[in-house]
Amino acid sequence: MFKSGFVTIVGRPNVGKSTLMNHIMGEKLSIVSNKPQTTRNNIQTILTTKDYQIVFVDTPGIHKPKHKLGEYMVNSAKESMKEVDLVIFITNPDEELGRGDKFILETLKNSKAPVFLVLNKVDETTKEKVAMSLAKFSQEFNFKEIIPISALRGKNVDKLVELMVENLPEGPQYYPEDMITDVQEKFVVAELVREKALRTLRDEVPHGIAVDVIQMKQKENGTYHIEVDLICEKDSHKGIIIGKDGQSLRKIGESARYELERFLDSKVNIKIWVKVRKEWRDNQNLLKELGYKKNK
Ligand SMILES: Nc1nc2c(ncn2[C@@H]2O[C@H](COP(=O)(O)OP(=O)(O)OP(=O)(O)O)[C@@H](O)[C@H]2O)c(=O)[nH]1
Ligand SMILES: [Mg+2]
Repeated sequence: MFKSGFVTIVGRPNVGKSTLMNHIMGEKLSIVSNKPQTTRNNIQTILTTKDYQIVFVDTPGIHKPKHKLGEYMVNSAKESMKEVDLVIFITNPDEELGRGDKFILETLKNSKAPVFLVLNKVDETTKEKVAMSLAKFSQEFNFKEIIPISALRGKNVDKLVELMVENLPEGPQYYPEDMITDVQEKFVVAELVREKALRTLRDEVPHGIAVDVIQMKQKENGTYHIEVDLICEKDSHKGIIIGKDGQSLRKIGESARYELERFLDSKVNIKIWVKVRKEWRDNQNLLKELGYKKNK
């Protein structure tokens, strides 16, 4: 019996949703950083074996939105819970059950699909805290399974996938077996550059960044020529992004090139243009242009 289904991964920002999906896929398809609100779109990846096909949906962290981009992100995450076969709710073990998680638990009550609770980052906490979290959460919701894991170290992740498969219905292979994601190459390129900006910059600057790929060409010798606009919200941010003697921008460019060469398996030349688009996160037209469109 072949099993298949859609599995969405939801939770607060920064709990490790993208790390988990990447670990299961064995490939970095969704960017990761230690800053909250890294993921901005729903990203589908597809894991196919001879026995099953799981379509994962990595979603933006659910938070209280402060601008239109935030609203788009939270809506994307909520939408993902409709018409899926399984919901993976990730959180990190702590004694307290905070407001963010309480809000998500409320949303989950409308879910028709079974919900797993995944307590992630057990590598940086104690058994006692895991046990306490487990007790608190199970009072609030009837979870189909509760699994403590470390997405970073891969601890218990195989077990989690096994339980997912057990809970999936018999079904068809939705996608060809060699398809691993629904996102375009250009999207991954933009995201990888944004990841390097997120990792290089501090404070409020990285949250106001968007990346637009304006050119991507492969020469006959195989080298890619990539040009991107790195969009920020303020003139002062532009200065910070470029940095003293262009140091910061150079660092972003170099780390992006390194990772893009691995992703594209070719040599890469990259040019980054820093542009200011005031308040783009609240500008519906700019959001659309930058690919933050309403979900299908
Ligand atoms: N110690 C530890 N760190 C982890 C683990 N999983 C993820 N992280 C770290 O937590 C941070 C956030 O990880 P992400 O995967 O980007 O989290 P996310 O839930 O996708 O975050 P958003 O996209 O912002 O909602 C990164 O610095 C990861 O390296 C884990 O199991 N253990
Ligand atoms: Mg993420």
